[in-house]
Amino acid sequence: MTDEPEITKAPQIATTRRGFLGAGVAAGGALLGAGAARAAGPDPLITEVQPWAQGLGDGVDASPYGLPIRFEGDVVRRNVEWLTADTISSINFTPIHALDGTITPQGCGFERHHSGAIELSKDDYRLMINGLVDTPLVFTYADLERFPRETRTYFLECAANTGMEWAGSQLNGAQFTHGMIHNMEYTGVPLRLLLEEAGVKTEGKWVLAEGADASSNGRSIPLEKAMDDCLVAFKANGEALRKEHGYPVRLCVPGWEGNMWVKWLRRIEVGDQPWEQREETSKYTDTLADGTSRKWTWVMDAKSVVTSPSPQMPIKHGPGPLVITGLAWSGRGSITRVDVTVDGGKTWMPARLAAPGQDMAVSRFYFDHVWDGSEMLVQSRAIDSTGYVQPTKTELRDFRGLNSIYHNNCIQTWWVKANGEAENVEVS
Ligand SMILES: Nc1nc2c(c(=O)[nH]1)N[C@H]1C(S)=C(S)[C@@H](COP(=O)(O)O)O[C@H]1N2
Ligand SMILES: [Mo]
Repeated sequence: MTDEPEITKAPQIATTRRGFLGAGVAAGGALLGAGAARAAGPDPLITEVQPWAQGLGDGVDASPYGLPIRFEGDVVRRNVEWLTADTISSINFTPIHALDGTITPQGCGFERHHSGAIELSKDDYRLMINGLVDTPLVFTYADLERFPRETRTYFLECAANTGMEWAGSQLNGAQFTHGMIHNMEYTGVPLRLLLEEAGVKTEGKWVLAEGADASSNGRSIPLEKAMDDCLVAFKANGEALRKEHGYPVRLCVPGWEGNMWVKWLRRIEVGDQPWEQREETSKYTDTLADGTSRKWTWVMDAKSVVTSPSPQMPIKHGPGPLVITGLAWSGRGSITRVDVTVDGGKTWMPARLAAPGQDMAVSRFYFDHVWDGSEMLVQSRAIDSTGYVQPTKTELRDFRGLNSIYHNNCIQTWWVKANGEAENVEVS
């Protein structure tokens, strides 16, 4: 594999009292968050009987399958119209700015299709394994359900995520700059078990994963990865995959670029060399500073972004307690630390991870800040279990130049103004 910039030493950070005790206690000993409540006083919302208490609510049959309440109607995937010629071979973005925790609901997880989201039933579903195997096999959906299965949480990030930001800051919102990612709990059969059932011949070194849609989205995957942790998944977040995410079966390739996670998976061919298909040659290669192209940047390097405050999530409450939060992930392991700065990288302070990092899954971080009401340059910086530190934009450009699109994992800056509004800016 080719090298990414060598930034492997975890930087030392300012260990101010507030920084270290960020989990709860501020410098003065007061609880962070104190001052966020209002003094008790007359309030018609409390003293008057409200409409919702004067009648009855919906019965249990009103929505056999629930949707978000109408007040949350803004928390939806969004498309950037000028990015693609139509909505069929296109992409939309996860509303990461408005979510919390780590699991992305399927209903708002970004979609990327090359020939549209197809409708394929379980009954019509077939998965073939052929090529350099002892016995070519075909599995129905019901067959897959009889293999031992696993449940694991993984992120899927499109290699193009943040790609529009290479040359300068462009899109005003974490949803658009970083929303080509989702993080779901998948249930499925390890690909290894299916390959073992067919019996891989000793010459077999690669697999081709192919989808049932018109684009087929064929990708070559080294046999080593296929036998390691790839999952032939049929459930996400406990329920059937949504059509747009590959119903009834998709491939999970943990930590690797989203393009390899073939949806509507129909065929796995075992071969002795890569197939060099469109998606792995003309697409998803990286143009480097010297003009040459690097192919096969499979692993998604450590990355993070502050989701709030951000352009779509301005601060509306004025100075005082402020929760700064965001997401961090690494395709090479787990997130071990996230640092946050409010002064454009002059002083970094450790954020609090909501839970210990999990391999190749998204971590949520919180930084409990007391905002003095002046403008901030807010950034986050992820560090993973290999010791890799998320690079600045300048560090990444030194190595990759200005002509890349894919695999942009640089540190993101939000300029938060005194009025609480935020803008996408570049701090070089
Ligand atoms: N069969 C098929 N698989 C596919 C694609 C596709 O168009 N067809 N798009 C790929 C790309 S580029 C990405 S980023 C992910 C997106 O998965 P999602 O739509 O579930 O977010 O699916 C990948 N798998
Ligand atoms: Mo993608």
